[in-house]
Amino acid sequence: MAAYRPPVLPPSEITPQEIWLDRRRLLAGAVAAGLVAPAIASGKALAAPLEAAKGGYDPGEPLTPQKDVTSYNNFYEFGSGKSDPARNSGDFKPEPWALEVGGLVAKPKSFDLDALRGLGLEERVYRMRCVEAWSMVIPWIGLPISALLDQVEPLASAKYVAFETVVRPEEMSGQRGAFQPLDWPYVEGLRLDEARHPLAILAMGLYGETLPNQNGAPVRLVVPWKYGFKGAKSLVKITLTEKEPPSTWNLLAPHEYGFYANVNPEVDHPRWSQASERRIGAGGFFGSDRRPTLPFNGYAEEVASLYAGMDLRAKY
Ligand SMILES: Nc1nc2c(c(=O)[nH]1)N[C@H]1C(S)=C(S)[C@@H](COP(=O)(O)O)O[C@H]1N2
Ligand SMILES: [Mo]
Repeated sequence: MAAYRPPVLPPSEITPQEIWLDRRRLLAGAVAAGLVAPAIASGKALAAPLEAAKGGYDPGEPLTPQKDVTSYNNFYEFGSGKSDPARNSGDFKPEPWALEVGGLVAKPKSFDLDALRGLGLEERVYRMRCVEAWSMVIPWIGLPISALLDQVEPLASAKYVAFETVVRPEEMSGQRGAFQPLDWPYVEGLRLDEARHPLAILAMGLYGETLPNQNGAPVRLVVPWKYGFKGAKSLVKITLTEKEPPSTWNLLAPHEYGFYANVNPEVDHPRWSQASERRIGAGGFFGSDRRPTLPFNGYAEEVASLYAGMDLRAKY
């Protein structure tokens, strides 16, 4: 596969609506001056500044405003409405944390957050396309999944990577009560070569800050060429397996959600079209910014070779 060469654009050209690097410097200054520490200590503001090297990937499109990225979410552990996660996740405690990595590996290991950060955080701007036909452009901070896999040394028999997320009914209101739309834990999976692709990351921050609870604190999966539901939030376990792992939405409605879930404008969801998408935060919230959806969410040049010879209508 040809090495990906990202477009090189200065932030001034790609962030007309939010000069977020300036905001980030201001925030860092405020922390140094002790101005935001009380809020962080109270557990309410969990978005502390997070340093990362500049990663290469960037579609060169205007960023979705931070307020939309952090207030219009899917995270059923906190409720099924788009505004539920921001409203209901204040009591969730993403630190301390342990991410267990095991299964078919030579060196199973538990990672705390410092160990994960130590694997090399990078800032990368990705498009995110939800299966519900809206999209965002988000500046993530994360590490390539392959950096984590290198630490545990997958065995030759390992063919898939299974992801499992946290179960904490005492902190997650959507996991208690009479009606629960999903089975917990939320689970997802990738083929090992997909997980090792340099675009696939474990995100620990966005907009230069620690990941807010509603976006999947403290660590979540981001696979930009697949529908958003593959991006399992608040990961506690990663297991290398021989067989294709289960995935939550596929278990719930297999004819609507496949294992692969590659963004594909030619394969409609049974109940709606996937040919176009509404870009959140552009042209007004319910505005008319509707644009054609791109194969593999615009990352075809980088990832199409992973699926050479596969029938992408059958393997949706
Ligand atoms: N644990 C968990 N992860 C999850 C979900 C969820 O309900 N629970 N929703 C998924 C869906 S459908 C989408 S579109 C993305 C949304 O990520 P965002 O809220 O950061 O935009 O998270 C995904 N990850
Ligand atoms: Mo989604």
